[in-house]
Amino acid sequence: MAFIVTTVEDRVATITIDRPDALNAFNTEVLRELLQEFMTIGHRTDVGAVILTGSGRKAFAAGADIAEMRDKSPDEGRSFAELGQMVTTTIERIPQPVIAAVNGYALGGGCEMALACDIRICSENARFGQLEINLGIIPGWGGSQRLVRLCGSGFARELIYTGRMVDAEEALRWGLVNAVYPQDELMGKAGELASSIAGKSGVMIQYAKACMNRAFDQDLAGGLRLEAGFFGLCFATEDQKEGMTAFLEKRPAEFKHR
Ligand code: DAK
Repeated sequence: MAFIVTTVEDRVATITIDRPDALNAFNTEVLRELLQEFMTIGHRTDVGAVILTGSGRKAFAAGADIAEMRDKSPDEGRSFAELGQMVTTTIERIPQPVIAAVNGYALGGGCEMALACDIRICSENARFGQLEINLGIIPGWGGSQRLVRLCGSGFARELIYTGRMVDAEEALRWGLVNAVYPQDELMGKAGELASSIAGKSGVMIQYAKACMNRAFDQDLAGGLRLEAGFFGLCFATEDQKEGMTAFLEKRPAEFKHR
């Protein structure tokens, strides 16, 4: 891979977008590689959590590659949009939780990529924004949908209509990120969070993610039915037996992820 670096250690995969000269902007190749990598990781049973970050100290990702986008035909524009949507949808659908460790700018498509992740944490120098309006376009990789769901309609509308950037503290206030850390601590904190998730039963994490992914797609009664169905499935697993037996035997559970 030319633009993606992946490491796997102790059930935690770290995927780094590695195009620092262009502030990790997404060109077609970056998107193709991200898609391939997330699809591969999604099938790995030895990975329990994923961290997505950007290389360098300035950017998570400054959005879609404006230089590549400018001269696209409508057909090429649609293919590019579909490719980006496939990446965000894949991040959302893989069984493992994905933590965005936002280490600088997360703008336009970069912000949308972070929004598709399960959890976002960031460094103090992080900046978020849906700047598309300044370029004569609107968000195209789910910004108008996921930002509204995550942070509420008023904040999302302000960001999308004005194209202004918000800093880490404001992002924290609106629930766009769960926590803010000094830049040098960010990856360590992301690793701690990922490890704490990867140590749980991978099957249960997958079931919980599947339920929460659907929380906005249906009414409460439908969501509760879905939850009850997955809850029932837990009792077909070794991990449920082990978790409850370990509690009763007053010892830590040793999950086998099955
Ligand atoms: N694309 C391409 N190159 C970029 C880039 C980007 N988004 N952002 C930065 N770069 C490049 C710069 O051109 C520069 O390259 P060189 O000149 O050195 O060759 C290098 O990265 C460093 O950037 P700067 O020199 O500008 O660095 P500064 O620190 O001065 O400024 C900045 C940092 C992040 C404030 C600034 O670079 C900036 O404003 N960048 C653009 C941010 C932006 O507007 N992002 C949103 C992109 S639009 C769609 C779906 C999705 C999308 C569109 C359509 N469909 C469904 C149709 C998504 C759209 C977007 O993401």
